[in-house]
Amino acid sequence: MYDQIITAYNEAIFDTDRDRALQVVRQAEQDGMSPEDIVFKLVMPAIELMLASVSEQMNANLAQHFLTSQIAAEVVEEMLPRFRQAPEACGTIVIGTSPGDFHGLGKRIVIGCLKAHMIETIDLGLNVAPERFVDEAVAHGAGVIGISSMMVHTARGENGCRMVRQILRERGLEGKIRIIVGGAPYRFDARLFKEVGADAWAENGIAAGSVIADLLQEVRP
Ligand code: B12
Repeated sequence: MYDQIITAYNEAIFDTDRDRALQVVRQAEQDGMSPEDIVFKLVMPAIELMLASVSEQMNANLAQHFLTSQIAAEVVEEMLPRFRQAPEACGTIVIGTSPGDFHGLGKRIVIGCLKAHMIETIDLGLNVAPERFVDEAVAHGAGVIGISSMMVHTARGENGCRMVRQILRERGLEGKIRIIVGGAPYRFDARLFKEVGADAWAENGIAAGSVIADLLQEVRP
């Protein structure tokens, strides 16, 4: 029933045409598509479609990958207040890049995807000190800390995830807050997340959504 709308939206995304994609969303709403269907039948499937093609041609599709998640975040935020029944938020995550790491694109894509998964996401920005990850998680009542590292030395470094783990242990917070990591170094070595003291890792934003939802479930009071 929504075939034409879905095709028009996906085409706009593939052309990285943000305005046209948002125009399709507005028209869809005017034509009677519910905010719930816009989120779950239009915007979310487009992210999955994009990730499937990204794994085949990584660099060529980075712009689409980025745009898809950003539009998803934008549309979800706009549609949520109009849902007939407010969806239950799964919980909160704070996320930032590790100290010394200024690669922010992967993190931004993850944030877009998490918002689309109804996970409350606090962006701590770039080059985040380990104490700040923990302080902000406590301040926001977050059940998960997300650490993005695009370089091997910032993933493995003493001041990154390893130190966040140590602080959680020292403050007796390990039962309340989980750590998830992500970024290129973890893709090349699937055991690295354990080595640096994280509870989990995820390869991309879509995978991150379900892994984080599970972690939040584990620490739910
Ligand atoms: C763009 C880029 C830059 C840009 C960053 C712009 C920005 N605003 O982010 C600029 C030009 C600033 C830059 C600088 C540098 N860079 Co650079 N950069 C890259 C490049 C080309 C792409 C990285 C990127 O953005 N990828 C795109 C995103 C989408 O990546 P992604 O991994 O697919 O993200 C997904 C997953 O990883 C996951 N994910 C990501 N984060 C998280 C977090 C969580 C919690 C979870 C669950 C999942 C998750 O989800 C994401 C979305 O699906 C890479 C090379 C490459 N092809 O990877 C080099 C690269 C990362 N850079 C590198 C280097 C060395 C540098 C510099 C030191 C260069 C220099 N001599 O100055 C500086 C360092 C700056 C610093 N201190 O951080 C090296 C790192 C080498 C290494 N092995 O450690 C690389 C690999 C290039 C290379 N081959 O040498 N860089």
